[in-house]
Amino acid sequence: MKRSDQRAEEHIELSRRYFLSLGAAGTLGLVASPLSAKGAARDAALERLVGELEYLTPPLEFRSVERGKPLPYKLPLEKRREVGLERDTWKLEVIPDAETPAAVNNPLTIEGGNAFTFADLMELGKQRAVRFLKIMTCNNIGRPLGMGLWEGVPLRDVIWRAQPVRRVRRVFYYGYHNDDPDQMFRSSLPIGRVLEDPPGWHPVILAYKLNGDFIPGVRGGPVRVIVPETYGFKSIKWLTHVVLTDLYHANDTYATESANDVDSIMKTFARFLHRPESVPAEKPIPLTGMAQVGMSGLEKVQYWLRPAGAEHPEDDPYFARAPWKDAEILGPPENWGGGLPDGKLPVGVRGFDPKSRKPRIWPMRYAMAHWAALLDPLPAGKYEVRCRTVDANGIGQPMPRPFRKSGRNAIQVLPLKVEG
Ligand SMILES: Nc1nc2c(c(=O)[nH]1)N[C@H]1C(S)=C(S)[C@@H](COP(=O)(O)O)O[C@H]1N2
Ligand SMILES: [Mo]
Repeated sequence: MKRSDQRAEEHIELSRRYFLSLGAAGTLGLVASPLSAKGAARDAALERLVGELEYLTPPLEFRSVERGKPLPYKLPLEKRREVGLERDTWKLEVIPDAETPAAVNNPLTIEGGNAFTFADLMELGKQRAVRFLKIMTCNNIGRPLGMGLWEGVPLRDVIWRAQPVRRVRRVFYYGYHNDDPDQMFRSSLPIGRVLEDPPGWHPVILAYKLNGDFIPGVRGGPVRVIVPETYGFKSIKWLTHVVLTDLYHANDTYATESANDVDSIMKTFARFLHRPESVPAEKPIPLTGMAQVGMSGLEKVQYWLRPAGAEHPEDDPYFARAPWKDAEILGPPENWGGGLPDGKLPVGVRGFDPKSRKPRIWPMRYAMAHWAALLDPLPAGKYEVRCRTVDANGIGQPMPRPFRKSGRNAIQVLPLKVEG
């Protein structure tokens, strides 16, 4: 058995055991599961909240992290066409970094008349298109910006057209920035990451579709890079240039400007989506949330409630010894939302079985899963409620990587008032 397959099976095994241990009816794929307090009947309020969860984010409802004065997609149409920010005028240059000895035989340039066009991209897409789920998260913001189904072609396919021959150690890339160096937002990757995918990873792509439609300007269209396993700053919008370089280190805008950990792979963490601020006494309390699935996978989502301001031992900053309880990780949805026609995923999404159209592994890395829990009724008073993940290595959030510049993953805490 291939190692990646083996790992996949282990993960499915874990999930199955986990669902069985919950005593829930069925295993994977249950959305409307009996979420109930201590064997009581289904809780209608929680069922309703679970029914309202939408897996994919509509493209215009992502939160944006963007720079540019003016923002490139807000330029007048005439200007957008002129600078290649419309599909029929978009052009990508793939060039060597002249400041290094990177050797590239066939640079793709506008001047040379062989820049890579949107028509070229569509033609390549007929053979090489890939589709995958990827959550967009800014490593400086505590909750994800949006969850997408992205489609594009592997960046390496276009890089090979430029015929790199030697002394290429990294690739850096940037988008339209009003021809003002101060407005440039640049990212970089080791060339090896672009040319080859570790087991189970998706390729780095030149993306042209989001949730089945062409990527709108506000989301980085006509073409943006999507790096599946990293935080948002690697996924450059309004892409115009790919530079092959012999530099041995990252030269991302965020390396110096924001002190980001530019090598960070996404982390696993949980966030609340629904949590009532005040609830009646002696009634079960419905909670829903989402969990981003980072490089170490996701085994559990947990919650913990305590009276507001209660003491906790100082030597346990991440509440590892608190009496956390398991929430239920919800299976893949029937309706994926996000503006997909009928909420159906297209065929050929990586990681999905082509016949059943069900994911082979759930939850999927670098995507997310919803979760839900029903808290036992409480006496009147002020409380605080927390949620956290436990990754597939058994490590509770925010460990093993608690530093915020490699991605914010502090344990979320919210106040909860139970009315008398
Ligand atoms: N050209 C360009 N690409 C960019 C940025 C930018 O400012 N300019 N911001 C980056 C950052 S920091 C993040 S978190 C993501 C956000 O993507 P979104 O706006 O589609 O949610 O885009 C990235 N790509
Ligand atoms: Mo970001």
